[in-house]
Amino acid sequence: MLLATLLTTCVNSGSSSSNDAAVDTTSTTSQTVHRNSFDGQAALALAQQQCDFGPRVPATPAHAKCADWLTTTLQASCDTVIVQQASVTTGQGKPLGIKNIIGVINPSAEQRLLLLAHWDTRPWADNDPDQANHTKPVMGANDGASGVAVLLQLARQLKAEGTTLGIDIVLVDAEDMGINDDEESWCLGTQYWTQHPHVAGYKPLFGILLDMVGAPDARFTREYYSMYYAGGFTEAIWRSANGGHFINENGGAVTDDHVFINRAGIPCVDIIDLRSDSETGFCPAWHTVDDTMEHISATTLGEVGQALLNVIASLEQE
Ligand code: 1BN
Ligand code: ZN
Repeated sequence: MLLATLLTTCVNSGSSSSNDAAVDTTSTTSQTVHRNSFDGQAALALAQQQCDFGPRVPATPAHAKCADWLTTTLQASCDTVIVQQASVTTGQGKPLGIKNIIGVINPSAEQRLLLLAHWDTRPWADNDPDQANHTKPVMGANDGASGVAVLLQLARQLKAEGTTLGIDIVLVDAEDMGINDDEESWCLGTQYWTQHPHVAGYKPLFGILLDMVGAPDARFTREYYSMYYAGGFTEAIWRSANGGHFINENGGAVTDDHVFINRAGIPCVDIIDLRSDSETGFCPAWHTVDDTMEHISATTLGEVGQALLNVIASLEQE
């Protein structure tokens, strides 16, 4: 029933540069969904604010300052904010202090949606064409800030508009410190969270992970593990997103945060920019010093935020 509703309810995938147009709905059934359109420009400004701290590499002052800002920013929009502080072990076998920052909306609602993005940035631009940049950190406008920006703006709009759904926004740390051929060295914050969820017995309906959701030429195809673990929900998201950068094709596989969430028993979808025409499988700026604000777009952020608003509107009707 839930998926049926998602499949038949469709809000225009709107463009993104303003939030003043109250978008009404098109629906293939008699259901009507009302939601203001997502403000992609505001999301872009939130990405800029993260980048203004510099690369958010764990165990650096910029990372610590950004953690405080993310906490304060979420507190303005959420009912509760939990900062999960922990020590994890890196791929190099070293202890690392991390912070998962969790915003809870409608804590007593039973029907819940989990939304995730990683907020840390990679310490090494080791895919840069210039070897001299391989020891420099990545700014992470796309790989880090973009997904967080969409979730911060979403929380802001939900605070203004209200929602009956329970929503948990988990900004995970230390996703991007991994080394090749060592799956467990990636997604350290998420791995910690799956062992220590912020609520005992936590069981949302679904999860949605955003990763690299800002490129102007993004291609959001349906990622392999998302289809494997949560196929119906993945298809429903793509249908309700209704085109734009959401491409009606199945894409490649990425061992991203959502894989660990799925293994913990929560069906979770990764909205991620996948490029079948590139050697890495990702956009050209991936893990290079070019992952900067000039290479992300308010329009793309707006489409992703609108897709989330559409999903939330559908789940609210259950
Ligand atoms: C996504 C963005 N990822 C890292 N930055 C996940 C990933 C893990 C990608 C392993 C490739 C290999
Ligand atoms: Zn990365």
